[in-house]
Formats: sequence, structure tokens, C-alpha cells
Amino acid sequence: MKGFAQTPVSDDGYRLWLKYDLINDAAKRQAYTRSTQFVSLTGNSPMLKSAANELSTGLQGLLGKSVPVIQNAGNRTGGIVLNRLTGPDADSQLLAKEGYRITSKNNTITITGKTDAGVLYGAFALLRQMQTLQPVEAISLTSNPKVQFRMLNHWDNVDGSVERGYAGSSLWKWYELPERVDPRYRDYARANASLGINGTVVNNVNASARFMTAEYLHKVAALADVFRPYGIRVYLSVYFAAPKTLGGLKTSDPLDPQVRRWWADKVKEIYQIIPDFGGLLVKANSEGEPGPQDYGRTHADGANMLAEAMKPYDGVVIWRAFVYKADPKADRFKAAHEEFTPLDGQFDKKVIVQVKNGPIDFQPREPFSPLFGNMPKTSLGMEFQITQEYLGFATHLVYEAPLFKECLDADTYVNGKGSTVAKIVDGSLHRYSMSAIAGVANAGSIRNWTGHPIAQANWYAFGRLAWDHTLSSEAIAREWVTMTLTHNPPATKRIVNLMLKSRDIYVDYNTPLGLSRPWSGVHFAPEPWQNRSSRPDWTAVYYHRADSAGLGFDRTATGSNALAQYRPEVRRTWENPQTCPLPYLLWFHHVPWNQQLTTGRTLWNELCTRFYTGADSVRWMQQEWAQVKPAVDPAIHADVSARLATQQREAVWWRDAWVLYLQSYAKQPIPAPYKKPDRTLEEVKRLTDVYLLR
Ligand code: GCV
Repeated sequence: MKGFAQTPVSDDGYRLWLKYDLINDAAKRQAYTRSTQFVSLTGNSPMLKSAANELSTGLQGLLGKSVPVIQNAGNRTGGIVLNRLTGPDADSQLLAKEGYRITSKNNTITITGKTDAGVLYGAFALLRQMQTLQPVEAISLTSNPKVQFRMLNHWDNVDGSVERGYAGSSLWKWYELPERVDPRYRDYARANASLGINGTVVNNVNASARFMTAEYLHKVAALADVFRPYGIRVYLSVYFAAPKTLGGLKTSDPLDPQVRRWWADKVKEIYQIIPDFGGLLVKANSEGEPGPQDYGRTHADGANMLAEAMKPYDGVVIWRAFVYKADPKADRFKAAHEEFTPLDGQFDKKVIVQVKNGPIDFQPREPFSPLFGNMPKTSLGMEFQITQEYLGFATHLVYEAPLFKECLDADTYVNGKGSTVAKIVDGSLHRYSMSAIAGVANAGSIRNWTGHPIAQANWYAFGRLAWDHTLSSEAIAREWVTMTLTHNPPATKRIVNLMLKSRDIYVDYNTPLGLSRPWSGVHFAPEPWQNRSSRPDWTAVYYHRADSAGLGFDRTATGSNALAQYRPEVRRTWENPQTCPLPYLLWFHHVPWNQQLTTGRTLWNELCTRFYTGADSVRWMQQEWAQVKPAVDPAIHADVSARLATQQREAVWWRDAWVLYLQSYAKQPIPAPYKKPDRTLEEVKRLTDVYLLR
């Protein structure tokens, strides 16, 4: 490849997308310098100080000169003015609470916000403009967040482990807190603030009651102190049975007056220790966690009890809708809808019900959850998973923005065409009083935060979409690559293209045509044959339903009829195998092996084509990545190359596992031009067994 001007220096990935390396283009630097002689702020607010310091540090790096922070520049021109509005102003009309406006006049750039947080987000937006080499002379940029609560959910445990975490251990060092505050906490906050993330749940939803003790609340308070100047509030996951286990009560029944008192006192204590505490997140009656149903009460009873305790404070209760029972006859797909829609209208105003994007569990591709659109009287929040539980951990390169967008852009038709999931989540369609979007974090203690260097882009993409779900996957990828990996245009184009294709490639070798695999012993290795567990919905065969007739889960009226949970416009398209989009086909239909699909191939041939082209495409990814070597830092390049080699090997493993296993039902040869795997099903199983060993 020609035209690489950069001399890469070794990069450990720690700085994420906030690298602030010197801009090589001297003309650009000069243009930026004209309006960055100083950063001016008025007053002493910690958030404005964060904004000013970030600008000063960022510009020093980008422009190679020091940029002083001054108090109240008055009439001085040639710098950046942080303008926190204190009264009505022409710009107030344009701005939401946390929005910002960036304008330029007489070589002076003004960043206006109605709140300190708005100014802080504007500061990061201006830096982003320069990091991506956009002109700023005539800048006029107004941006408001579309969603109110933009949060990370950490599934981090008291012992430092992270459930479904693949990037080292927890960022939070509970045994050192509150006295020792790792400097990394601040960088975590900076990274989130740069995206507009304004909340973080620091502990796992499979929660320990320990977080409700004064001992731990003081540790959490130390984190809150670091996050506050970056506009981030802390939230805690709740162990619903804490009144019993911690409070020594006989029950945790949400209608019991003593239990209610216990929670009211506990919440009061929390706010005494953390005055701007964000709220409580609850996983109840799900996967063995305690909850209100243990006492014959509903999810609404449980959530409303906590809402009552929160009433005196500016905080919320986030109640998860991820529930399913071990009923051998039930379809897990339908569970959340069945349990929650009858409760619509019963939740307190302070409650947000947080719904996973799909009806099952963060699969590589799922249709949108039928709860979206069916709870008009309850503020529904979105839960995405950034950490790659089902997307190859931290070894497979999968850029998730297309997955997030596919769900957000899906049309529920609930109020006619254009009733997208995004419009439900941002609250506009049903006029929700609150809106929320959460991402299960992929950050851990590994130096580069996410293990796979490209997985940083998933954190980035989540944050950018949480702020503005109309951004395109491509635009976000381009921004991230430019800020993080290279300024070289041909290399950027190549990497962005690779990222955009990566999710479909993964789906092709992992779960094509709407296959799913929610449970296997390790959540890592292929195990489509897995048919034994304590409950049926924790087996693989429950989901794919392969038999001698065909493959897939019949969710039409002849099967579980889960499709009835969707609006007729959606249902009609999906219930007919001829019109059902191929990516969702096996989610809804048990399709005969010899059924001809819209591609002109039979199901069996199409499956083989997908598995083989998917696995082959990883080789293409390797080749593309090799091409950008001169434009990317050598350490990062080598890291991604090595992970791609693992991905290639494992993609073939997934392919072989599925085709050999399914072949035992389809009883057909692997179609030309594909070669049959050079190992047997038994050999593939033995490899999986390795990962099942304790
Ligand atoms: C935190 C899946 C994951 C669990 C996770 C659960 C949830 O089942 O495998 O690790 O538990 O989802 O979202 O609650």
C-alpha cells in the first residue's frame, strides 16, 4: 500500500480513542492553533474543570503546544470559551439538558451548554472534530442526547472476577478502596464522558449483598467521587433477598412493612454516603436469583417497593426483564413478554424496565424483543451486551455497531410504519417519562482495557449510539479508526470495511440463517450436540431442533406461536417462510433440509455455503489486516494479527462442528465446491471436551 506518512510508535492501547498524538499535517495544526490559544472557563465547577483540562491536555498533544486554562477570558479572542448558560439565551431553545452547541466567530470557539455536563460533552466533541481532522473555522454543531440514561453495566464480582468478562479481572479493586484510588478510574471516567455515558452500574446483576453494607458503600463512594467530575453517576445491582441475608429479617417479601422499612432505611443510608447515587438495578426471579415471586408477588410489586424507597431522592429503579422459567413445554422466547406485558401500567414512575435486545439472550443475531412496542405505559430501556459472550470472547474480531443498529432500526409497527425500536427506547413513541440504554461492559484490568484491540470500538460504538442512535455504523467506525488506529485514508477505508463485514462473517460461521445456541457448557466452544442439562432450555438441541425432517424452531401458529407476540405487519412477513428474512429463518421455522430458499439453494446447501464462506472470510480478514500493517502501530497490528489467526482456526472448528453434526440428520454430502472437513465429528467433539474440563 502506498502513501503511509506516519511513523508508528509502539502503543499499548491504554489511551483508547483519546490518544491525542501530534497531528502530522502542519497546515491543519496551524488552522486549529488560531482558535486554541487558551481555554477559558468561568467559575470552579469540577465538571467545567474536567472539560477545560481535557481540552488543554488534548490540544497540547494534538498541536504540540501548551494551551493554558484561564478564568473568564472576557473580550479576548483566539481561544475556546466554555459557556455554561446561566439564564435564557438564544441557544437555550436548541439545547436539551445535556446537549451542547459549538460555534466559531472571530477565531474564538464557544462551547455552550445548559449544564456543566453539556459543556463537558461539547469539549470532547470539539476534540473529536480535531482528532478526525475536521475543519473548525466555521464550526456550527448542535447535539442533544436522544436517550436520558446512558449507562454501562459491569458484571463485576466482589472477588474481582467478571462474569462474561474477557479482558482480565475487574477494574474495581475492592480490597484497596476506599483509601487507594487507582488512577485508572479517572481514565475510565474520561473515556465514558467522551461518549456521553452518564451512569455506571459497578457490580454484577447476580449481585452480592455485600454492596449494601456500609463498608462497601464507602468503597463505592470513592468511585463516585472520581466519576462525578465526569458527569457519571454510580448505580448498584441489588440482591433482592438482602433484607433477610443482611438485615436479619424473616422475609424479603416486598409487601411486608418491615421489608419496606429496611429498604427505605438502606436507600437513605446510600444517599447519605453517595448523595448523587444514580439508582438500583435488579435481576429478580431469573436464573436462580431471588425475587418477589418467591413470595407470590409480581415484578411490579418488587420494583415499586424499591421505587417507594427511592422516592425522596433523585434516583431510579431499573428492573430487568430477563426472565424465563424451566418449563419443558414453554418457549423461552415468549417468557419475558408473557410475564411483563400484563404488568404494563403497574410500575411506579421511577421504574425503568430494562429489556435485552432480543427475546433470548444476546445471540449473534436475534430478532428484536417483542416487549418493545408492547408496554406503552412502562418506560422500557434497552440492554445490549458489549462484552462478547456469544461473539468470540476477546479473540474474534466482531464490530457490534451493526448488531446494535439492526435492533434499534427494526420496525415494530406498533403505531404504524416507522415505529422503530429506537423510537421506543428514546421514549418518543410512547412518550415515556424516562429513557435508558445500557451496555454490558467489556472493559477489564488488561492494559488495553478490552483484550482485543478492536473490541474498544464496541465500547465506543455503544456510547456513540447511546447518545445518538441515528449515527451510522460506518461513520462510527471511521471516527474510531481515525482516532485510535491510523490517519491514513486508504488504511482507514480498509479497516472500516473489515469491521463492517465482521459481524456477518461471524454469524455465517457461527449461527447462520437464524440458528441460535444460548447454552453450552462453556459459552465458547461449538456444542450443537449438547442435549443434557438440569433444564431443557439449557441445552443446545432445545434451540436448533435438528431432526431428520429439518432444522429450526417452529414459532408460527403450528408451533409455539411466539410470532403472535409481534404486530401483524411483522408477524405476516416472518410467519411465511417465503418472506421471512433469511437471517431470521430458523428462529421461526422448522425448515425441511431440501426446502429451496430464496437464494435458489436448498436449506442444507445454503447452510453449508454460509458455514464455509464464513470460515473462508476470516482468511480474507487476515489478508485485509495484513495490508494495513504499515499504517498501524506494530504492537497493535501484531496483536490483532495473532487474534485473527486464532479466529481463523476457531471459525473452521465452528464450521466443522455444525456441518458434521447437522449432516447426521440431513444425511447429505457437503456440496461442491466445498471440501468435507478433514476430521470426524468425534474428533471435533473431543476438542470441545477439552474446554469442558475443569
Ligand atoms: C449475569 C446470560 C449470561 C449470564 C448472565 C445472564 C443475565 O445467561 O450467560 O452470565 O448473568 O445472561 O443477563 O442475567
